[in-house]
Amino acid sequence: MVLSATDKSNIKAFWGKIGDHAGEYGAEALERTFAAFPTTKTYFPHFDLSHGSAQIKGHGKKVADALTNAVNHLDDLPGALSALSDLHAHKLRVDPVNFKLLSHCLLVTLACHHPSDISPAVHASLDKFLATVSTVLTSKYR
Ligand code: HEG
Repeated sequence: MVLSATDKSNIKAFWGKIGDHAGEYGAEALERTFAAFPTTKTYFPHFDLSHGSAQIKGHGKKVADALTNAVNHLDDLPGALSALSDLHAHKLRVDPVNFKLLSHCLLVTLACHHPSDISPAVHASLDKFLATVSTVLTSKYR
């Protein structure tokens, strides 16, 4: 999947509107993922998954910061996400199907908080962005 110049500008403009809420949205997206797709919880047996737990908040911030870093490196996502890609493929071994589930919940979360900023075109660009990040993070599995 290739991000067009329009996708890149849509993604950057949208991310700019999130401001310092990224961590909070990351945590909400995680909570939605665990609630809507309970099998995803199997990767976090060591976490307290109750509503508002410190671990969900902390991990949500890490995921959001990684996405912010990706937004800042849209021209070199494989380079920007290389270490994370190694981690997910070789150590965590997260089944790629889970990335679609988390991406869906990230998109729902963003749309809930910024309904007027998610035009169909921006929706499509963000979906492509999350799919591209997911492809990079699962690219070293084989
Ligand atoms: Mg992953 C760790 C980002 C999808 C399960 N994930 C991490 C970390 C980041 C991250 C930044 C911390 C790395 C570190 O400590 O060095 N994850 C990230 C992104 C995405 C993603 C950006 C996709 C958009 N992760 C993902 C999915 C699962 C998963 C789909 C499983 C359902 N991640 C996972 C686990 C850990 C991380 C189990 C280790 C958590 C811990 O023990 O602290």
